[in-house]
Amino acid sequence: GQEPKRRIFVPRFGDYQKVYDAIAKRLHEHDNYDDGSYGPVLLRLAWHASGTYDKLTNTGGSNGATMRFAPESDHGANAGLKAARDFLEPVKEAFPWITYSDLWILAGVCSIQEMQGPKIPYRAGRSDRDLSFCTPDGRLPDASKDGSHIRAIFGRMGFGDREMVALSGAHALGRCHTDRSGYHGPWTFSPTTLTNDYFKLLLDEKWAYKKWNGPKQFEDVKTKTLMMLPTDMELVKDKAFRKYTELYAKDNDAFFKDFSDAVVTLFELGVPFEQPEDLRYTFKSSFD
Ligand code: DDH
Repeated sequence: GQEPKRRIFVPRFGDYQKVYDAIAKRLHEHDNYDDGSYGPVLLRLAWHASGTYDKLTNTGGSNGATMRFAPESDHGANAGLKAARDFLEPVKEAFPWITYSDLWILAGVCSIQEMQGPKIPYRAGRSDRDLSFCTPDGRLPDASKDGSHIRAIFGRMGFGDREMVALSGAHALGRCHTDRSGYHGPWTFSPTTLTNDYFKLLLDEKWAYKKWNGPKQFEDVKTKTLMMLPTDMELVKDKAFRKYTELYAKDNDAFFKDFSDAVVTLFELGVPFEQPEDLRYTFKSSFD
């Protein structure tokens, strides 16, 4: 009677790179979605999974992937993110050993890098948790509010002004959808490429209230094709925020560095990692 040999599969860097490559391949194959990429909505999924973190109670964050379940999936801020979760389902089937929570964050990393953004070093080790870990509604930012709200929401996660402005540069990507948030339009002319254009446009364009029946938002006076949310406009109105908006508008390298650092922090909030910080994985992009 010999015991059958059992092997536990311990995924390593190369295994995560294979998952990265599978997401990147799907991203480039499905270029008929929205402005030509699932990248922005995948990044938004990773951000909304992470941005529920509360440092005081150490609850929320990307560990758990609780947005799979109601009530969190039905929170107003998460409208439309089912498209991102569904997009990743075939990847989960091909690599069943990865948790949804690690997969969603890896997809965020992949999206940033495949949309020509900076490298985002990654750690694995999140576990999926049940619906009892869903966070209460209201932890994500409300676009109709002002600077004190931005500071309250991001301060609760542990961020300072500089990181808040750097993270907001993600709005170079994607668009608002009237059937999701109620707002309408993209922030930049290249919504599937990460650049510092969001900051340049905030400072250089003339912005006026859009005349429509929808929620209060801004449009550029010149072309009336771009938009800004009330919270976006705070980054030029508020002096302390504006300092960083000006820095990032002038210096794309400074933006990329601060954005990468802040996103790494965001994606790791509240996760009890075993993988040490100095051994994060940096994935090869499809165009490296
Ligand atoms: Fe955002 N965001 N976001 N955002 N966001 C929306 C879309 C996208 C706010 C509100 C909205 C971040 C910060 C804020 C992305 C990434 C990030 C939409 C439109 C609203 C509204 C949703 C829709 O209708 O589909 C507010 C308010 C804030 C704030 O800081 C106060 C941050 C920090 C990130 C990040 O990734 C680090 C991306 C990408 C999108 C585009 C999604 C898409 O489908 O396209």
